[in-house]
Amino acid sequence: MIDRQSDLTQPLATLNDNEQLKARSRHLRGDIATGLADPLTGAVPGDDPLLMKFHGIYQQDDRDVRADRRQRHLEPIHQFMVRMRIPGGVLTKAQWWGIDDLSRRYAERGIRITTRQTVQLHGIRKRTLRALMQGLRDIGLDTIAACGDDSRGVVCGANPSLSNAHRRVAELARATSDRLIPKTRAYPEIWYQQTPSGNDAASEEPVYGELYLPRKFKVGYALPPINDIDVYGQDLGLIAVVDNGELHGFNVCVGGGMGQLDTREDSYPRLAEEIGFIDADQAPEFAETVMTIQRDFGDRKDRHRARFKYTLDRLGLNWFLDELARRRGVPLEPARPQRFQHNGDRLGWQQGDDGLWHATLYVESGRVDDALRSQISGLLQQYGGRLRLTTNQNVQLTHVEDHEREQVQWRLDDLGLSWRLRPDSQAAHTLSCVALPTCGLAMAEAERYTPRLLDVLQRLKTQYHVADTPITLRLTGCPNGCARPYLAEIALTGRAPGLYNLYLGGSFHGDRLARLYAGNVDEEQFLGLLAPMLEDFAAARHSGEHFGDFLMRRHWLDTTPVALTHL
Ligand code: SRM
Ligand code: SF4
Repeated sequence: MIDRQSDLTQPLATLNDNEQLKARSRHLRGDIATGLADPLTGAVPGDDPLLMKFHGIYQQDDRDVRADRRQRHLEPIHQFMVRMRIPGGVLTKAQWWGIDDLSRRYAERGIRITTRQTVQLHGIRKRTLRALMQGLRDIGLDTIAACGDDSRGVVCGANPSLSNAHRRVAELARATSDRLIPKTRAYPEIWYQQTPSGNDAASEEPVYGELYLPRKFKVGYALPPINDIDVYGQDLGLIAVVDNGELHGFNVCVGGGMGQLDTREDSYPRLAEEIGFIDADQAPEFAETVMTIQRDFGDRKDRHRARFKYTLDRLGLNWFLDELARRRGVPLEPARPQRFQHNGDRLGWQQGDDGLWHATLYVESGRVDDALRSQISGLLQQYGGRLRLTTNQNVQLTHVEDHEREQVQWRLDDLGLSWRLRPDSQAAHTLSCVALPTCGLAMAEAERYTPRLLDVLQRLKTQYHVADTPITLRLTGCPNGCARPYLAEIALTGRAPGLYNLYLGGSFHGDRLARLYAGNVDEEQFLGLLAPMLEDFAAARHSGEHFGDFLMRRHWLDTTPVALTHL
């Protein structure tokens, strides 16, 4: 029997602890302001760090020294990660310079571009947190809803400056983000120290209400043929249907998500399903309708089953389509034909239909070190362009005039940055999450292991003469899937220091889930498992065939290897 009753109509006492916390938080205020003022600890005490996530802030500690500090009976080195909300990843030059300056002043671990095309600053101390937030405000940025049980930063694929259709999609992504953003005054009150307005608290969140969503909700816009945002990994994906350069609307897909827990068999990654077509102008309102269905029917008792993908599986797609039609007043039109050809970014130079040039530069794991930070800032001073971040953790220098392009290219050469336009094909198709030492959930290295992983994998590929064949590779420090591993052709997800689960067989377009092939394998073991597959790939692949498709066609993934017994 399907439980069609919304959790929102259940007594609060029966809902999980996070729901109770939200309910008593007075729209996300909690006691954050008091915790910030406490000079005796570097942390914000109690449950307030959970509320701070809705403000885009994570309380973390330096895990490299955690055990040592514990042994010496010292408080962990508490620090904060601040994630900005940058819809579509578009920044002005002044905003980049501002981020550069603020990161130097307040973020001990510098700038990190994320897989949802925004910036995280790590290593911020409590005493400077408010100054940083006000510094961001001064450059026109904020961090509201970059984390928490709300609509996260809306991502938008492909460079918005390439054509009118691209520009229109980017505008709709921004409009969607603006529409879905929480409206609570808690944010300016706590971070900008604005006086409380005294308005009726009940009207503060007309869409979210006091309980917000049961869990995070992710919306993304993609423009075929590039599935750079991994649209099938979004709670709600909107796939642009463009004909003769004109945007007609979007095919919509629902229920994607990557996260899973090793301890819960009823948790799993899921591909979003395409359910129909909507006109372009309807997109922001449509996103709100889907989000509010999840708000009303998502599981608020079991937080591990609270994502939208589980709501759909629990209540059924037909139920969802009926509810959607009821709320919209009209059923969906049938989805229109569209085709993705690859995911990842198109690195290098591209010209838009207005003649302007755009250079996409590879940034390994999105980590912008001191040198790269200064180089990007310097480059932006020398020409009239702007900057954009991609969902593959890369950077785009956009809006370069035709007459400036040669100079910019010389400057890239001078600075030793040209290789970033054309990195080796494996690096260009690799993503890794942050993991250690800041991520509290990491079980193994990811970002810090990436240079070595690229090196050993590239050596193996060279041995079998497939070094130039791009294979999507994703590395994460735990099963949560922040680098969207379950959509890759090869993925490693951390289980323990030096040990990973090996997933194989995702598609190059990001529309098929990879399968678990081996559990708890170390570097030698996973390279050993990959070697015969790459050898076979070199010998028996069809022209243009990708590794993931090849593994499926040759039935490499039909059997369970011995290593799985260690799980
Ligand atoms: Fe993520 C939690 C980093 C994209 C699924 N993610 C975390 C936290 C905040 C750890 C925590 O809860 O304490 C990580 C902070 C690490 C650090 O020190 O910075 C973290 N996630 C990231 C980023 C920075 C990875 C990166 O290297 O770029 C990405 C930031 C995106 C952004 O700008 O908003 C990031 N996370 C993703 C994605 C990819 C995407 O959205 O396209 C996913 C998979 C898609 C999905 O949501 O299903 C993802 N992150 C998770 C999950 C699993 C959620 C679930 O449904 O089970 C968690 C854990 C959780 O929420 O409980 C998580
Ligand atoms: Fe942390 Fe796991 Fe996400 Fe990596 S995948 S950033 S280890 S939560």
